Amino acid sequence: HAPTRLIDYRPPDWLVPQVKLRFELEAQRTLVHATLHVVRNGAHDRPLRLDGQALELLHLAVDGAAHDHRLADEKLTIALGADAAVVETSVAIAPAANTRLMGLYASGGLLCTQCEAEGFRRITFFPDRPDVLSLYSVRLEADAAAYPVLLANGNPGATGALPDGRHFAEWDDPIPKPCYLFAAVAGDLSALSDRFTTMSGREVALNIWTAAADVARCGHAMAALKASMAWDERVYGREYDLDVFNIVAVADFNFGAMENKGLNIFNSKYVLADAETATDWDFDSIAGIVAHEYFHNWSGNRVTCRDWFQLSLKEGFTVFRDQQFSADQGSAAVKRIEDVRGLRGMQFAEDAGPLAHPVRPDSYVEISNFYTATIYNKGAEIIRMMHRLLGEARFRAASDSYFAANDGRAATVEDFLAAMAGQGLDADTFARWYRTRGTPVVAAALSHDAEAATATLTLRQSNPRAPDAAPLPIPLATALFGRQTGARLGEERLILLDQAETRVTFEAVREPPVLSINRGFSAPVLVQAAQSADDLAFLAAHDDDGFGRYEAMQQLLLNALIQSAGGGGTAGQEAVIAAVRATLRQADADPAFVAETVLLPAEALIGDRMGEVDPEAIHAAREALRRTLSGALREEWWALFHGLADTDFALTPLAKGRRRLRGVALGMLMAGDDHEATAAAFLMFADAATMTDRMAALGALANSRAVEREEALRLFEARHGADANAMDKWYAVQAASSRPDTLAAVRRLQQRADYSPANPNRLRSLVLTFANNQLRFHAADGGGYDFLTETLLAVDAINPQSAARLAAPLGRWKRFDAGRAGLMRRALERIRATPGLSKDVQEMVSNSLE
Ligand code: DPP
Ligand code: ZN
Repeated sequence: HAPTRLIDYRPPDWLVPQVKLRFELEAQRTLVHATLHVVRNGAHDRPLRLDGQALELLHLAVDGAAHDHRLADEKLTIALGADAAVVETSVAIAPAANTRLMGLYASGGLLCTQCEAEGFRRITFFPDRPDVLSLYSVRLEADAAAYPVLLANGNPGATGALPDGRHFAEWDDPIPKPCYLFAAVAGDLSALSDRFTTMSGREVALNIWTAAADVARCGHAMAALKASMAWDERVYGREYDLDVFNIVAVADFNFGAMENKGLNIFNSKYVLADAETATDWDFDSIAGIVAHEYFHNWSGNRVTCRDWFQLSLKEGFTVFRDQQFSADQGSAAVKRIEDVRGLRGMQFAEDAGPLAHPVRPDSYVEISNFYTATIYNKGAEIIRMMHRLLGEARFRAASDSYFAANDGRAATVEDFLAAMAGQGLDADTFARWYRTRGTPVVAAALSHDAEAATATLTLRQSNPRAPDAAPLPIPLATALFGRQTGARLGEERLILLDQAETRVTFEAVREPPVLSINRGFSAPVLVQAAQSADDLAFLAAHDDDGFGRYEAMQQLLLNALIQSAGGGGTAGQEAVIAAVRATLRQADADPAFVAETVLLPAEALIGDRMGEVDPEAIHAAREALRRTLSGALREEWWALFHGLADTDFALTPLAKGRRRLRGVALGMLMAGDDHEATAAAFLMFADAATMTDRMAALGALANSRAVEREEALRLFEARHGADANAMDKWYAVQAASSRPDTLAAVRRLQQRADYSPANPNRLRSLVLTFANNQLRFHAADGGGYDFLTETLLAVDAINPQSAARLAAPLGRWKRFDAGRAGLMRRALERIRATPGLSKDVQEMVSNSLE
């Protein structure tokens, strides 16, 4: 499969200013009648070439008459003499057989679409590229009993009855859009409805559509939608532009959600929530994703992308916007900690491995493989750095001018940078962030001259994945603290490291200083500062940046874990115990922060920071530290466990924080299969007033050998067996277990009647969760690798996009010992040698083997 390359970009030969679509919907066989008004773009004599995949062409006419055409290699080629023409096609497609979940497909009793990135070509023949923007008018026709609700983009038009029990609905979208934002839904749906009045007084009807039984579970998503609409007006001056905003929840969905114009389609996991079935994490994710998709209405839809290399233009910016929104809804410091933990866990690992790519890649084989943590989360960090450098007011002015200059256009990263440059950003050097892969490493060394009362900070940047790349502009928020007084010495400074090396002097440093750097995680880099355990404990106690306190505590824990996993023993752990004890004293004031801060780093993260990943040693070291902290602070953990127990259900940041810290306390108490703790966990599970508590207890029990474990799993299934989203948690908790029989359990779970690899949520819950279980997936005998290989190959025949996601864990092979690395390579080679592989998987596997 030939790669698509950024440097080969050419504007479209033909534009399609207007599209009319008529759907005769049926699950088995749907007919799509398309009328395209095409216009030659520039002076050339190239034919019209339309993309089409898995389409049965029934009829074609140009300007009302039969016309020559050629259909080969998923392209329909039509030579046109005039500069404008009306091209009509009729095709048949098979939604019920569409297991890729791209194009028009069936999910439960629904028919729905997913077009981003290249799914529209599975609906009709079209130039399927984001720089072709059209006005759409759509007519849906379907059986009235099976599909009483018919939705598409834009504003609703005529509806009516048709012969044979069928009916129709027309939709008109007044805003030009690329075809990846097209959407249609048909089904027996009910809505939770509400209204929103925009800042200029426009009345917008809001609907969240789902099965009738689930309408009561849409309230949280609706509240989030209204909050997002108001927030985007207030913070970015962005107003909604249609009469209706519809959201539909579907059970089978490749993404989390999709921002189709005026008709967002959501994975039901990110819509439906109530106290019975959703954890606090679910509630927060729902709000964040509702906001994300809504914000795309401007950053993505009104201003779209010229080509898929610009994907981060909409995704990075929109993630940054949803992160800001969520930070405003609760605790900004805790939100930042969560975002950074996600970035380090996913994006840093990606950037260090064979799948590393720049935020604007140079080439791809299958664009679906590039919906990555790098495009989304590192992309968001780049925007955050611009925001920090420009400050709130100038960033807002730059964003206003970006939207004004590019409204209705398919834009590029350069367009965004130009708007930022208008407010003073050095766009040329900032552009390097978009083309340089790899996580930069910043070495920081601080020296103190007591006599001169100065301190000198030497900063040096390097990038092991791109050693020849030009230096990046790295904004580092930095402060010094006095070791004796514990006070901050002077103001925080924002140092812009834009050379390979910089030296910065601090004046009036009259006592030995301790360095606090990359405060608030001002840049997505790895800082190497060689700080002693004393320095870290000091910062964990004294830093006036919440993120800085968190960071210091985590580094202290990480150092202890790496030392012990590397065979260096447990010397110095008293300092860790003392620092954790001190942090726990702040539990009343900010329990969520304390929970994040004392949570032991994940096994995969410890592995990422070690020369070679030894899964058993890492697990043993982490368990040993957990037992140490459990024993040394037993009373504290019990006091938290009892003191934080709530019986009511509130979604305030404080209530959520209390639940989170209680879960962490329980995890500590459960270290070493203690009977008293096991009994307490079971009681917590049985009495839980919230899903958060129930899952915290079940998660702790899932690792244990106690009889209560099986009983809790059984009770959970009895209670939630009919709820797919809740049962996904039940699958995941078993796949994440550290028990030695986990692989066998996962294989058994795969045989259950309610397991289906065709459902992306279920597949992720069981298989991807297991593949990220470092201890058990990387069993030395290779059993985990065999399991993943078999599953991936089976899924590739159903849904290549899902299958490709399963390849990444094998791509870490270089990080392991020769035995494991050899087995992982063999698994990748076995996949690569399989005939009929999708290009999605082929690309992931060949990149992984490089
Ligand atoms: N639906 C995905 C997202 O919003 C892709 N656009 O990020
Ligand atoms: Zn997005």
